[in-house]
Amino acid sequence: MALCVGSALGCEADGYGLALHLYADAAADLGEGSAVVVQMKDLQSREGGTRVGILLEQDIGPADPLDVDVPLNGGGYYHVHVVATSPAGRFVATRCYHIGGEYDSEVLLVGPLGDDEDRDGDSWPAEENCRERGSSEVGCTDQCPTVRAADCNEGESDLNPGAPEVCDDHIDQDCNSVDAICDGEDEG
Ligand SMILES: [Ca+2]
Ligand SMILES: [Ca+2]
Repeated sequence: MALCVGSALGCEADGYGLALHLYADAAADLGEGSAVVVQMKDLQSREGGTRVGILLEQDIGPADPLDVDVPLNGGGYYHVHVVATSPAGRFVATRCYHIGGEYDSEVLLVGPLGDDEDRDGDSWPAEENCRERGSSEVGCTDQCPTVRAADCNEGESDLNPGAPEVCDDHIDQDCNSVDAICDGEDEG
């Protein structure tokens, strides 16, 4: 899975792709030197854990997005978690996309996460926190089901909706309420 930052790189999706436009709200401080990590998982094929890091050479602001293009080989149901780390703290966004072509999405990075919102420090908040630009209300386009957006275990940083599931170990790593069966399906 390739990933292109900005539109000047000539990176084109072959019919399928996700164009993320990452914004910060007015109170955020996401300037040069901040780092952004995009984690993306195809929930249908269960291929996952793709992580791409970007070191910012620009500011992200309320009107100045970071544009990230992810060309895809095909459609699917994709789970995307974005973490931006700056001196002011960590800002996050989680979205779920049904992609059947080229998909464009404006995403607000919410933060900085307080210790009460992410006690285990894994950048997955304990509660759904998606928001639209300019709004303080929880709720957004392409919002994930709560099990995909909120941390199910704030005492273990290895357990969250983005964690790789390990089969037959009696632990639900990826927060879908079940332990995967080896050679079987991780339903949910
Ligand atoms: Ca957490
Ligand atoms: Ca497990």
